[in-house]
Amino acid sequence: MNAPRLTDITLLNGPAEGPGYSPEAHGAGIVHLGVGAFHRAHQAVMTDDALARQGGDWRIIGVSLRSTAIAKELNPQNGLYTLIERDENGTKARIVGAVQKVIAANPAATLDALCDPSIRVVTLTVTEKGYGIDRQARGPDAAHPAVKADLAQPDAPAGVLGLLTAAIKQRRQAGHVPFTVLSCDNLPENGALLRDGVIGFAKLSGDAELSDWIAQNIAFPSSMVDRITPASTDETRAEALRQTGCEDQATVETEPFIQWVIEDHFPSGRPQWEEGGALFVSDVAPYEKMKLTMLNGSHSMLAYTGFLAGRRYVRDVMADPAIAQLVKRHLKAAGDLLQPLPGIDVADYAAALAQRFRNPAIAHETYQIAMDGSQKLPQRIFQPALVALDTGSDLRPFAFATAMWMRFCLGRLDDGTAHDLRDPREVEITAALSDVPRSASAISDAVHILPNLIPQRLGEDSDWRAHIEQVLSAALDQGCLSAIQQEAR
Ligand code: CS2
Repeated sequence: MNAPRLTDITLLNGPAEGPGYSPEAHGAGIVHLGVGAFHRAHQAVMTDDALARQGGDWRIIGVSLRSTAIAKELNPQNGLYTLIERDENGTKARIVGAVQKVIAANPAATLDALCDPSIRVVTLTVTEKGYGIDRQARGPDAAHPAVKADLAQPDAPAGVLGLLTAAIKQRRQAGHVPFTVLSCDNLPENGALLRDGVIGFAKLSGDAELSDWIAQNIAFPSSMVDRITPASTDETRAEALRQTGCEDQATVETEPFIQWVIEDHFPSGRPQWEEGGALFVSDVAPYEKMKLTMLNGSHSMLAYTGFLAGRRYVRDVMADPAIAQLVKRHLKAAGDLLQPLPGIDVADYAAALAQRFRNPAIAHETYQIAMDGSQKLPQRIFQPALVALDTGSDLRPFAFATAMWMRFCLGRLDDGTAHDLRDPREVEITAALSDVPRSASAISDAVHILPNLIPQRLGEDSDWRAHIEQVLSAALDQGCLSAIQQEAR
């Protein structure tokens, strides 16, 4: 007999725990933009804990800005899905009831949801490239397709900045309470950055008065989020079936670890996310810096290195003694650059990260982490490299990571197998590298002159350039495996 679809918790027939509350008894108070696997393994779970223990009308209306797949997965299940947590000690599953419904690829319905007076918080995980913000100019990137389209038609927006600005405007006109906007992407000072983007968008669209009003009245707290969550696979769905006795097309698998550090500035209220373990602080920046440069920085380094070495999953990369050694080196170098953070021992944090990367039960693809390098490396690798430069600290680990990313950008493994870069700047990067001679200096020069990418001060540093060229030429002449071995010696 076919298993029933997970549409109701009364159908559960397996070890998975149900939500400790009746989801339909609670209204929605949050719109979340970017309802992918990470959101379902992170913010939705802490919201589920808050609903179970403190109640309130805080369910989530999930929005997928472009893809319709997740609506087909979640809506027939009334928003229910199985969260699978696993590591070497075993597997645990629970049903999350926090998501009320999903709106997919429907800008008009998204704007309506954002304008509903019951919505008090808008959370976002749209990835680094999704915002349409020029991070150096700290304002809207007028060349970003969604920003361009929304500036031409600010009353019918479809992108992040356009939707938020239009919703804020309509709510203000209707006299509704302003919502708080909470970015949950891996960007430094994500709240302040998004604030600059929205304020700048209102101004660029010709409404300077609205722009000033947003600056005065809308809160954009920053937050640091952490939970390693790979894309779901058939294996994830098979595990969900074992755990629930139901077919679940929206299940996600993740590690047991979860962390959310949030700047506590929610004038219109918020769920009691503390119930799920969230930490509320007055300044998120030091936590963000630690996580971005240690976890995400070493993740990117091991992703390029591992992918080029033919390792599919992070756990396989960590089983390679040479790369594991380089991960340890990278974590130490990044950790040494941080200001002390009360209550946190950086060496312990580094050891815990390496342990999490080794998690044998999680199949996290190096190729998944390798995507969008142009959007990730600035805060993960170049920012700490600049600090290392300024303090006379070791630049080498950051230069090694950069060289491996450049090697990845050539789009071919040592055996000639081609891969896509999967980067919003792929066309530009590939074009810049297509005619250059296959020499380390020519490749490094071509990447260094790309605008808004590697900071000029780094590019002007002879040690930085020499390290990169040395690693790259070893990779080109002797192969990536040999370059990695030499580096780890
Ligand atoms: C990863 C992150 O894909 C990536 O770039 O580095 O998604 C990482 O798994 C999360 O930030 C962990 O919290």
